Amino acid sequence: MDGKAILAGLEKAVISGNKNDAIKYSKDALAAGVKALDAIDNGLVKGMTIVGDKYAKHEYFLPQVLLAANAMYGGLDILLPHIPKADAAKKVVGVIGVVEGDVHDIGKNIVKTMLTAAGLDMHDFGKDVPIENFVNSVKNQKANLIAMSTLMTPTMDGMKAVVDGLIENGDRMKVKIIIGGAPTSQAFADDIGADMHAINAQEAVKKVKEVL
Ligand code: B12
Repeated sequence: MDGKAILAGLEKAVISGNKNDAIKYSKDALAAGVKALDAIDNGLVKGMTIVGDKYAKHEYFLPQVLLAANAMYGGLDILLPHIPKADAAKKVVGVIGVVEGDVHDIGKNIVKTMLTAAGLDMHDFGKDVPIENFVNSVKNQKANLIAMSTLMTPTMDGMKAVVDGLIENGDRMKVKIIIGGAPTSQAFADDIGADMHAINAQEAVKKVKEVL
């Protein structure tokens, strides 16, 4: 099977919520020499984008989205360990999480893996993370970077609360803050006083490398 067919198989596996196929095509991708990142972006994520569109159009409902997410994770479990790791030039400690009230963690996990592969020492706070965990991360984890994700509009305010909390406890200038997730933007980052926004994991790595 050629690379193109494998990517199409990955995309379809997510759309149809078929975890076994997602695992199978992920293994096929690696065996065929398809790069892990290519398989993620042009296979799994492509499928999830279509699932998102179908959900928005009420063609899909939550159970189908959950199955798609489950299939996506089946593939990611195989592919993420194969993202090549850079040698850590300078030890940068980062914390990453999905802000309070939001449980969408697929994108955050991709960003975490890419930043880890880029040589950062990433601490994963998981999803639905209380504001104070981020605010205290400069003291508790010695973080140089805080990365926050949200996919929902109502939870975006949590990002501002983190920045405000860091200003209040005197740690704001000691840490760089990057945000991401569909409803966020560079304009929103500027607005709340974060340092950067990135639209995807690759851009996140590029921007973080520029500042740290
Ligand atoms: C999968 C999914 C789910 C799954 C999540 C499974 C999981 N473990 O994550 C489940 C079924 C659980 C779910 C639940 C809900 N969902 Co939902 N879900 C989605 C869906 C279809 C896809 C999201 C996804 O995983 N995309 C794939 C990943 C790879 O992309 P990504 O997350 O965008 O990440 C990339 C970038 O954004 C960026 N990025 C992400 N994070 C970060 C962080 C940093 C620091 C940086 C730099 C970059 C970055 O890089 C990533 C990789 O390149 C979206 C629709 C969509 N089009 O996005 C809706 C969507 C996000 N969900 C939505 C909603 C409303 C809900 C629910 C409230 C539904 C309900 N009624 O219960 C609940 C939320 C419960 C809660 N409290 O969180 C809405 C949000 C609307 C809004 N703007 O507020 C959306 C947009 C659907 C819609 N059109 O209405 N959902």
